[in-house]
Amino acid sequence: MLREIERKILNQERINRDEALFLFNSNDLHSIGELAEEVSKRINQNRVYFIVNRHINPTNICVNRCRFCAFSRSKGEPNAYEMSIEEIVKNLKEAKQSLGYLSEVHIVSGLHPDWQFEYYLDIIRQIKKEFPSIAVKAFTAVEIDYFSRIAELSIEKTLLMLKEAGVDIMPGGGAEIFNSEVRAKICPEKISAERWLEIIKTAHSLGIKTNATMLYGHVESYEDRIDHLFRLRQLQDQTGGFLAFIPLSYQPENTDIKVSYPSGIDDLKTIAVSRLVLDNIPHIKAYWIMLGEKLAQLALLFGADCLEGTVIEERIAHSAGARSKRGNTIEELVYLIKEIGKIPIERDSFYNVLRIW
Ligand code: V47
Repeated sequence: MLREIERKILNQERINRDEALFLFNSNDLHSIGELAEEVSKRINQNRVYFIVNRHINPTNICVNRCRFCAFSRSKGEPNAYEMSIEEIVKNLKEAKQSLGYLSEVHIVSGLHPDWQFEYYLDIIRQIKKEFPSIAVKAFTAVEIDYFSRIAELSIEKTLLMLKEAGVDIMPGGGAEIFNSEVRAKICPEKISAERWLEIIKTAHSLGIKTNATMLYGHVESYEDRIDHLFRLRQLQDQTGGFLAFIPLSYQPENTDIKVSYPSGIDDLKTIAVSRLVLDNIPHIKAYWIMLGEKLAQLALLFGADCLEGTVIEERIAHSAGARSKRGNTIEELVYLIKEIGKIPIERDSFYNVLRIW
């Protein structure tokens, strides 16, 4: 079957579910990687993107206690925290000072039982007021659903208010694995796949670009991963609103799902198959925070074309035992990319080129 898959990829034809399953079951990592690299080069030439950004998680207090999440806390639990807007602004000022400038802030929060939608809007408004040139990538579909319920607004109105406050683009979190039986095991309180896809579709219809993620390496099967990828491919055919896809390698420490970390082979294969299936999503991120710097570098030869960014202070993966640093310098990201013979491209949130390093 590999020959037929190769033929299809080289002729720019789509692979089907059975072929994707064949690739996941194959041990021929070199051939799969080579094909993914072929597609990556067709779309992004020899470029690898990164952004100068900072991640901020305003609170870890969350009414959804997903079983894979080591970051969330219930109100009153030890290590539960809440950030004031002043603290968030201070964090951004410090990041700007240490890096020289900042292109983007990535904001993902817990679903706080007491905070009003207005508080989340104020966070965005204040950031835009203090730092008008920093793009805001904020709030997953899961948070949008929560805001719409606490504020009793439609999804459309909720999104429009966030856009008006200054949200430029949305991150891809909360997708996990779309299969409902897997969701019932790993995140029973979280919105359904159908709701996640509906909210993202609405965002795209309002001109808000988003990313998409897939959390893999816990209790799901290869078939579940394929189902996830094909549902994303189908939505992208309709909207064209996804900028990047980020496979999230499961970090098991301090969580309720005790399995081993995904292997390096599984990480690289998942990146490569994602590149091959999602022929309509322009960018595949090797999220170095979860892969580790060294494997993320290799993933850039297996279909990935983006390293996310400097991040500065990662909390979600590190609560669950991520072995990478919490943040990186521009120089280190540039070094990782140059070492594999590709061109480091510093980008803005929409993948416009800011600087070729
Ligand atoms: O939605 C939670 C995941 C996500 C664990 O869009 C875990 O540019 C692994 O979505 N092991 C948040 N993953 C991170 C995220 C993200 C990161 C970087 C860039 C972008 C982007 C998005 O982290 C959550 C959840 O799926 N997560 N716990 C864990 N133990």
